[in-house]
Amino acid sequence: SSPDSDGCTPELEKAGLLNKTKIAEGGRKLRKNWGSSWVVLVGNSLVFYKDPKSQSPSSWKPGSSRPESSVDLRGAQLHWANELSSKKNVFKLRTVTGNEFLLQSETESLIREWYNTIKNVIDRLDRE
Ligand code: I3P
Repeated sequence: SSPDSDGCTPELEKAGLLNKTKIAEGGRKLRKNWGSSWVVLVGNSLVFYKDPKSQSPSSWKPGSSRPESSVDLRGAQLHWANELSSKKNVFKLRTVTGNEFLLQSETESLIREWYNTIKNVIDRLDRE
């Protein structure tokens, strides 16, 4: 049987390294502090981990390390936001609680995949 035959473990939709900065907390603007994060989209959440650096990304397993933070995608808004940064390939994610993040990759195809995958989750939750 599959490891999730009871259907209780949320599906891991995507994982990878992105550059990230939080730009607002509860609607209050924050100073940018860009850094590399291991980002995991699982169920209704985007979960941020420390960049595993030496560790191979493929060795990541749910529960193997503690998340730094996570974002509930229900009611979130997603927009391309190249005007908000000198970097290219940037989008902004805003949560219902007014937390705002910029996510970025030097690889356009990669950031597009992330944008589309997150957008699909947000749209699915909007329809529920
Ligand atoms: C910021 C830093 C950020 C930059 C930001 C600067 O300076 O250079 O990388 O954002 O630009 O203010 P500091 O390190 O002194 O805080 P981008 O890389 O996204 O352009 P901004 O203020 O125009 O957002």
